[in-house]
Amino acid sequence: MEKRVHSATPEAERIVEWSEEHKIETCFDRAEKLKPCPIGKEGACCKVCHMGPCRLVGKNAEEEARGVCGATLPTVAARNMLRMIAAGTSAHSDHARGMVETLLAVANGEAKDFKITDVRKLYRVAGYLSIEFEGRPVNDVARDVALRFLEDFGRQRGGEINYATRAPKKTLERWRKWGIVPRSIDREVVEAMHRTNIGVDHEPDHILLHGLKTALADGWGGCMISTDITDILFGTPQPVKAEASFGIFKEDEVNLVVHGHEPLLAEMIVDVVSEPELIAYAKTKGAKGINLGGMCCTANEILMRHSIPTAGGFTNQELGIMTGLIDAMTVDVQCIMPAITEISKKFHTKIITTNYRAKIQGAEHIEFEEHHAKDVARKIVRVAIDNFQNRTTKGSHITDKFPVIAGFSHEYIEYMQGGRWRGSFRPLNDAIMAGRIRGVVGLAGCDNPRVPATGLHKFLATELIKNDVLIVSTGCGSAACGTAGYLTPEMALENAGPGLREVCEAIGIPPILHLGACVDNSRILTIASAMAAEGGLSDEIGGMPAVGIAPEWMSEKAIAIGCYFAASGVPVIFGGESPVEASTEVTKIMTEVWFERFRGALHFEPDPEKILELALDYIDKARAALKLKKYEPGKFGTEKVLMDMAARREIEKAAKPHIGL
Ligand code: NFS
Repeated sequence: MEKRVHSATPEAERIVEWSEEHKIETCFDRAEKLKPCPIGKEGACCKVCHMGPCRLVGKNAEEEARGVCGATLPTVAARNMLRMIAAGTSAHSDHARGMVETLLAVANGEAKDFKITDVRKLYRVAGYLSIEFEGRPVNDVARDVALRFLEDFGRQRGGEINYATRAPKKTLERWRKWGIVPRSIDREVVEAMHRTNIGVDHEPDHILLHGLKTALADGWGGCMISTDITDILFGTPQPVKAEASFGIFKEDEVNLVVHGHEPLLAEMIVDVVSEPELIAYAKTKGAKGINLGGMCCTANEILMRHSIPTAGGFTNQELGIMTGLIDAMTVDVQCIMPAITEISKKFHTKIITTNYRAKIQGAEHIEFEEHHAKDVARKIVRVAIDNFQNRTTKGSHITDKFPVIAGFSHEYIEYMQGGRWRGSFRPLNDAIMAGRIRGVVGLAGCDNPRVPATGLHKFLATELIKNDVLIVSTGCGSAACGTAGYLTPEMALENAGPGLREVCEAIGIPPILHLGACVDNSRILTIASAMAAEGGLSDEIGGMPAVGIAPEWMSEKAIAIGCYFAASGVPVIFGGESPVEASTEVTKIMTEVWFERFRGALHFEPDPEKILELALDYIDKARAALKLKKYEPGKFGTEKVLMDMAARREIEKAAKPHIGL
């Protein structure tokens, strides 16, 4: 029998092998054992009331199958889709709410451990919100910004979310025409749950339009608010060099991992781990120091801003514990496998839940509280230090790690193309118009243990840059690129097509730009809007030679993201099977109908070669419709220029000064 490979990165694979030898079960084993329910997996199961669950299956199910109430298969599939969008939207947006509340507390002088780090970004945001900032005290501006954002969660009397107007005019017009400009985040989520309740909304297209409205509340609401406030509080990212993979853990230091999504506590831990008292305390326990690492999206947040190394994405959380080197792992919300407490019992690792919303059996709970943020952070670090002496030699002790360059914010990319005062997107637009860059792909989403380790992220990343497609990446997609070692300019430039390489070398950016966590997909929206405003390409987001790809998605959050990109005008391709595959009508709405109305779409395509083909086809068709120069492979730049020391120094130099974006 052919041996099953689980992970695309050899380091992860070695730990999986170690776990098999030691009979420790991981998500990879469970994914193999637990086959998906064939009815639920394609969206044909309805369990919104207790007359069911109803299975809408059989020959001609699309036309003939009915639930007890008479619901058809397209109704059921569309409702299932809307509920996924609503759940994903709530997750990002509840995270955003926490950020807004903290900004308000800072402005009111109630959260002393936090401060406004990036005043320039605060003013920029105030400008978007038409809030006066010239000559006013910073805290007053911050308070107004926070209060204005709070309205976006619960505006009760119609209206539109604040950031809808950051979209190009034409994109906004399309939304208005189809009635999908969100009023407020909570309102759309509540309405989504109401509509999908037994006996309410039954028309698939109507249900899915509300899906887009809810998703837009996520993208242009929750995600964008979260990104902006995180930048205001902790700094707008600019390129940094860090490391990725399991080799980031140190044998002779206390290893503390922050895993989850909200950056508030993680930022406090970043601050306190360098306090002399804590380092001295670690030394009394025999450790040489304190080593902080990240996991999942929290990792991306602190990697982008402080070069804290990352142990990787979603499927690395159990494997990280099996190195035997993690003394404590804090977890807050989202994408935390409850299995980690079970695995941690076999090692010495302490799992600490920190969010009031989320507890796990078997974990210690130390609740984060913004008014005493650093005290909580110190308490957690002490737990990790105290546990250092319990470390044994047990574990797989992997030592490999890779350098990564991350930290490409919208503002930094703009700055790279003209400096602080004349930053623009002109060079990028020109390069696309001239065919040096064929198009742009957002490579995002999760890593999924059900996906056999074909290295989808790696395959798509290398093929796309080879085809002169610039990549912007976020979330665990970025982590997958980083832990596989190709988030370095050297590696990526070596594989990039000549046109893309030439442009990247001229602007000083690598061909794969790590933009941050999943909420930072909002940076892609604003970059696309800026490119539309710059002129020469499409005057709206729709019609750009741009595609979104999430090859290994698994979370409902990914579905919400895919839908807000589709509504914004970006064709999106998800890997794996469609969660609503059972209904041809729903599939048609999400692809053809949405494309006609919004110039975006949501496809599901399990075959990676076909994903690539479809993406390039969308890009080429968009180029043709915009009457851009036909892309000709290999036309530009004949010589293969690898990153030399001088160029590398340039990038490092660029990464150093804080440009106060
Ligand atoms: Ni995104 Fe981040 Fe990763 Fe997927 Fe989960 S960590 S918010 S949902 S698994 S990319």
